[in-house]
Amino acid sequence: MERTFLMVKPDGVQRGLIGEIVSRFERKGLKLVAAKFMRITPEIAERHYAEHVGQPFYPPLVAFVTSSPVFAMVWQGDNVIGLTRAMIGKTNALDAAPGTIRSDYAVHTNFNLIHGSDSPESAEREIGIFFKPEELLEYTQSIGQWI
Ligand code: IDP
Repeated sequence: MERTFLMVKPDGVQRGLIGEIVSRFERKGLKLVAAKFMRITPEIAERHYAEHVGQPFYPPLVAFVTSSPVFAMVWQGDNVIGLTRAMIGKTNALDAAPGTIRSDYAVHTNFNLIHGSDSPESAEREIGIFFKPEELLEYTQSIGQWI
């Protein structure tokens, strides 16, 4: 059973797409185990996007993610990392497949609505940045046997 870190970025929150995005993962049959509506500090942004330090888009990216609230989440399920990356779509909305979140709602790469972990190692690291272990809830999803 895998876990992943997903985050509706400031553009998704401002555009009123939290519900639409969360609803896609719920309908897929994935399990929400943590969620937090929060403002990212520069320190959190720098930790989260550490791999992009030095890229030309890094300073505007940090300014953007700290500019307005985000909706941070942890989801769980078999192959949840690959499944949610597929549902999110490619980084550039032009390359994102039709039916993905970024293809359906995003226009520009720097306003691509949502972040999703890309590997088990990233997921563990990112969950640890945003959530304390006790904030990840354990519960039985009664429809789990049908998914
Ligand atoms: P991902 O979000 O699809 O995993 P990453 O390569 O991890 O993409 O990049 C993180 C974020 O940095 C992207 O979602 C996007 O917001 C921003 N970004 C990446 N590449 C560019 C770029 O070339 N121009 C502007 N923003 C970029």
